[in-house]
Order: sequence, then C-alpha cells, then structure tokens
Amino acid sequence: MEEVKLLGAWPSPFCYRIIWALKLKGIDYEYVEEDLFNKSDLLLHYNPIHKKIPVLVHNGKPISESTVILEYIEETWPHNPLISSDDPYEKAKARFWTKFIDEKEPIFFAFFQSVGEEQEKATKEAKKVLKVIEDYGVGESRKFLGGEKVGMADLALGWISGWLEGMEEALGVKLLEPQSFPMLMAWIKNFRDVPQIRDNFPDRDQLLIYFKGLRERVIWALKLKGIEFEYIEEDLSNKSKLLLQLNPLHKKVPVFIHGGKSFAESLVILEYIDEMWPQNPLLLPDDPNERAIARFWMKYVDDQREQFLRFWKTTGEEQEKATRDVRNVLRILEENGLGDKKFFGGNDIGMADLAFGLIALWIEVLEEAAGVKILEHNSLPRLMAWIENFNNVDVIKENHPDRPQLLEYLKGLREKYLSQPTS
Ligand SMILES: N[C@@H](CCC(=O)N[C@@H](CS)C(=O)NCC(=O)O)C(=O)O
Repeated sequence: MEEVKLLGAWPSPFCYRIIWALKLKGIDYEYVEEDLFNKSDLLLHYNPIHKKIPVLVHNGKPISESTVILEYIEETWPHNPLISSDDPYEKAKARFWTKFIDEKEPIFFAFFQSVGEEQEKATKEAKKVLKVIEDYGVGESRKFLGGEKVGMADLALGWISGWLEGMEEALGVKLLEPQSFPMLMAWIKNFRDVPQIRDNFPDRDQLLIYFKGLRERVIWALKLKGIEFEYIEEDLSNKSKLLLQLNPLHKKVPVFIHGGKSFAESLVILEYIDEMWPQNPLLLPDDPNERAIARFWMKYVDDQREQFLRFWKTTGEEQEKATRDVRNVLRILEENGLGDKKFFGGNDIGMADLAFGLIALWIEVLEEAAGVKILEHNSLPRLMAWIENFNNVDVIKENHPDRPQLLEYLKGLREKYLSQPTS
C-alpha cells in the first residue's frame, strides 16, 4: 500500500492545487494540517529549505513547491491527465501559463497587503495581469485554459475563483469587474462547477474571516512597525458576538486577530507583534537583562492599573487616599523605572512606554474628569519630560484620542461608577 501524505494549511491556495489534482486523479491521501505559526518537526524535516506547505510525501519521499508537485503527480499517476495532449507544443503552453500565474502571485499579495498609493499601484498591476489572462489565456472557444478539461494551468489559477473574492471583500476593493473580465468570470464558473473542485473548496465565510484577520492588531505597535491592520470598534456596553466568541474568558478588548487566530491581553499582543514583525523599532530590547527589566515594569504598571484609576472612581477621603497611592506609583516609576532615560527602554520608544502610554495620554484628562491634580511638575520632572517625549513621537501624535471626546467619556464613566455603591 503506497503512502501519500499531504502537509497543508486550510487557507492556502497552493495547497488546494494539490488537493484538486489528487481528487481529479482519484488518489487516496492522508491530509495533515500544519500550524504555520508553529511549524511541525515533520514540515521542517521534509521542507527544510522553504519550510512552506504544501509538501507531498510519497512513500517517504517529500516533494515541495506546488507546481513541482503537480508535475510529479502527473508523471506518477498519468491517468486523468492534467496536461491532456501529447503534443509538446500544447504541453509547453500549459507550462507557460502555470509559470506565468505562479510568478504573478506576489502582485496580488501586494494588492492585498499594501495601502494608499502603493495599493493603487498594485491594483493597476493586478488588473493588467488579469487582463493578460483574459485576453490570451482563457478563450471564448474553450472552457478551460488548456481546452475542454481542467488542467494544470487551471489548478494554478484556481485561487482567483474564491480567494481573490475574499481578499477583495476584506479590503473593500474590487479587481474582477464582470464587465471588464467576462471570460475570466465564465472560467471561474466553469472551474467551480467541476465536482472535484466544488466539493473541495474552503468555506467562503471562513476565507473572508481569514483575510479580514490578516489585515489586523494593537494600534501604536503596528503603526510604529509600519504594519497595516484593520481596526474594529467595539461597543463595550453592547459587546459584539465576535468579541464574546474570541475572548470568552475576559470579554475585554483589545483582541488581536492574525492569520485566522486570535488572542487577548494587550501586553501579550505587544510581545506577539514584536516577535512576528521584528522590523523597525524593536519594542523589546535585545539584551536579555534589559528585556527582563522592561517586562518587569510593564507588569508593574499592569498590576497597578486598578490602583492607578481609583482616584478617578472615588470621592472624598477615599479619593484623597487614592491620590496619595497613585502619586506613590508615579514616584516609583520616576525614580526607579525612568531614571535619566528619555524613554523607559532608552533613547527610543519601546514596549514599556506603550504599556505606560495610558498615563501619558489619559492622566491629564482623568485629572480633569475627577477634579483632582495628580501630576506636579516639581515633584515628577522626569515623568513630565517623558510624557512630552512620548506625546511627541509622530505615531503617537497622529493617533491621539480626541481630548474633548475622551473627557466626556471619562466623566460619564466616573458618574456611572459613583452611582454604583459597590465600585
Ligand atoms: N511557491 C510555493 C508557495 C507556498 C507558500 O507560500 N506557502 C505558504 C502558505 S500559503 C507557507 O507555507 N507559508 C509559511 C511561511 O512562509 O512561513 C508553492 O507553490 O508551493
């Protein structure tokens, strides 16, 4: 009994090329889903060069690169051919289109991942590629790229029959206008009508969530790193189903969605962002000792959060005590955390600064909402300088909350807390 195993990942169009080919040929295989954020030893062992899926393992021998796998499948199981003609010229044409489509994939990736001018440029380029396929690849006289039957080039192009729509919808930008690409639209229909394709297609909604997720994360960190994301505003007095589903434990924002996975807790998210996108300012220092110190301060501030906000939630004696407490916390930060540095991590803004960002952005507004003065210039000079440095970083400046709106929000919330006897 021969071993046919496919290492894949459900959203990967490259992987579906192989699934479709095996189904069209009626080859039984074992499918192994890979977690691309935590690659298995098996994947690293079988594809040590690219560490990517798909990988086909046939009787212990691994083959990677989807177009190479398609050729291998065709040669190993020649029935129900993917290149139906014996004519070398027809074969060359099928390979030409397979290669053409494969090489243009980065243009669509750029279309999906970029923003602004870059996206406009990528959109134009992607449309040009589609036009070439419309004019020269799919013809009026034939159902598929290679003729009357689905072939290798069609499998390579398969992703435009579902994935492209997911990308378009997630972005809100349309590439495939039916009036401009009538033959491509007809090809999509023909392709999706093939039973082996129709029965082995990722779920449309899941693909859409996946692509939306890819455009996600915690605003400053991503902006500092120049990473694009989609922001979903939550109404916390009427939490969305999505939030309850993604963070059933705490039911709190922020929740970060990336690559179809989600997790909560802002500090955890910051660490993830730093690991996932190590470019631009590294939010945590390289040195393990400095790293530990930054984490220590982040945890300290997080643990003090309730304490920190207490002065704004209380009145009278309780508020006086809370005011003394928060000043103590700030003094500890001033003397032990900040020292003579511009930022908590040194000369550049870092993860600890983002963790403390609330102080810089909110404290004055919290003071005004609560009618109490916490920050005194003479007693906390370094912290005051830090607030100024923090607020002057371009990314922070550009993403500052609207002050009057924040004040109104914090005043309203304070009233709500004060009217609840237990809080
Ligand atoms: N040229 C490759 C592309 C495969 C590819 O990009 N696979 C992605 C999933 S869609 C992957 O495994 N990515 C993991 C990574 O880049 O770390 C092929 O045709 O097989």
